[in-house]
Amino acid sequence: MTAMVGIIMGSSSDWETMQHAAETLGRLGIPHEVEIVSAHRTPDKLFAYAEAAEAKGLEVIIAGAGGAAHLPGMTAAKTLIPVLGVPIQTLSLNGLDSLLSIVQMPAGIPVGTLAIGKAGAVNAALLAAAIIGNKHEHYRSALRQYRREQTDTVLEKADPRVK
Ligand code: RP5
Repeated sequence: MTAMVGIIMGSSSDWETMQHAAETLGRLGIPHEVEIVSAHRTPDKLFAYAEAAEAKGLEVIIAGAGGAAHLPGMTAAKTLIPVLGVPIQTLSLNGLDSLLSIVQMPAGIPVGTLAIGKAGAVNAALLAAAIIGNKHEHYRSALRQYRREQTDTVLEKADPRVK
């Protein structure tokens, strides 16, 4: 099935975090693709990927990057489809570098920035589902079911001492 969400990341080292976006999309049944695209190591590939995204059917791009994390912003600059940025938790500055690099886009080119690390990766997938759900009721239902199950799990495990 044609991918509706493209997950890209600057390095294979980002996969540990970004796999959670892929897993969450998988749980919702949303077709997606995964690819390493680096803004500074493979800039031409980044331009080609972003320029081709809309025509090949992608509706959202989730971009994860760490450090001087310009991948989400540069991707957003080359496409009109929504770009969601996931700041990778770095060793040197704990991901604050990634967060500020992604979130502080100058006016004109927006990137929807999520939390640092795993929470951001999961939430990027859920936000992508919400965006896609505006047009495709099937995926809105999948998101509704996800929320229901999440609520039930919390209600069923109300005593934190019980595993
Ligand atoms: C960024 O540099 C990547 O997104 C990654 O988070 C960071 C470090 O990359 P590696 O040196 O691990 O390849 O471009």
